Amino acid sequence: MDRFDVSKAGILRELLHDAPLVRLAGAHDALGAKLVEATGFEGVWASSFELSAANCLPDLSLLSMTQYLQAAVAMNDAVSIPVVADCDSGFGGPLNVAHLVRQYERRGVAAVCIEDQVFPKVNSLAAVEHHLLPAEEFAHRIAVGKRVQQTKEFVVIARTEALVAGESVDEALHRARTYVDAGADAVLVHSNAASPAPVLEFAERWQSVVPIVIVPTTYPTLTAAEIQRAGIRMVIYANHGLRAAVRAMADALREMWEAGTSMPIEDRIASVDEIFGLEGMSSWLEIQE
Ligand code: SPV
Ligand code: MG
Repeated sequence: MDRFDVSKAGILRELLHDAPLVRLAGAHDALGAKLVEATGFEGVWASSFELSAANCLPDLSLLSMTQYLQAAVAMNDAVSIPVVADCDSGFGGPLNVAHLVRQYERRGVAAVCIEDQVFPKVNSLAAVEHHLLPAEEFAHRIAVGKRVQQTKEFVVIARTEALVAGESVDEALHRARTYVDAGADAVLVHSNAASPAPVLEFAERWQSVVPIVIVPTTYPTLTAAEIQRAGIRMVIYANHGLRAAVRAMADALREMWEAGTSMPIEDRIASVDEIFGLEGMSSWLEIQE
């Protein structure tokens, strides 16, 4: 295995335990990951919401593991910061989890995140009923994943959807503790509530050194400073890059269509040189000189 890539998992592990707060932003391709890195984020979230949307599909376990893996590898190859791969509910049963852990780890992805929804999962932000696996069944998957990883650095994040499924903070805590007992390296407690109250209560009652991760999409008023003060170690801004891009693309295309020229948008779209810079055009041309 490539030393450089092994160290990315090591970097993530170190950040999770030593940094005041680890901030990740979502992406679905290499260019998006590059922008996340260039902004200063400590890691990239390879988001199922974003990848599905980029394929113009809803986030309903429709894409295959191979598609997720390929996207995560492209992102990972483009950046020097760790990539945390959103692996939905693990693409099947315990053996699928074993398979995904082996595949992602081998390719240098720093971490995978697996959630306790049943397969096929439904995106957590969709206003429908969400169904959970029994905690013990999901814990077994985490244990299996941890058993097959090859390096001690690789990170497995267990994500509980208890709050998303309408369960109590007690149940979320019970599930998170069960997953930690099974070997999870961090716990993502997801919530689609408009208030940060449930995840803050969770954090307050979490008596463990195992890091907590949150995704504050539906409670965006919570600031990084407040998250840090609550003892939460990682925050994922999961889909804002894609949402910003969609709005900007739609607006630019419409204005150009209406004006019959690109002039009205020229001063606010990226220049071709900016794209060349992100791609590393000049360093590629130097190779053949
Ligand atoms: C994602 O970005 O795919 C996530 C977060 O898993 S959420 O969309 O809130 O489920
Ligand atoms: Mg997802």
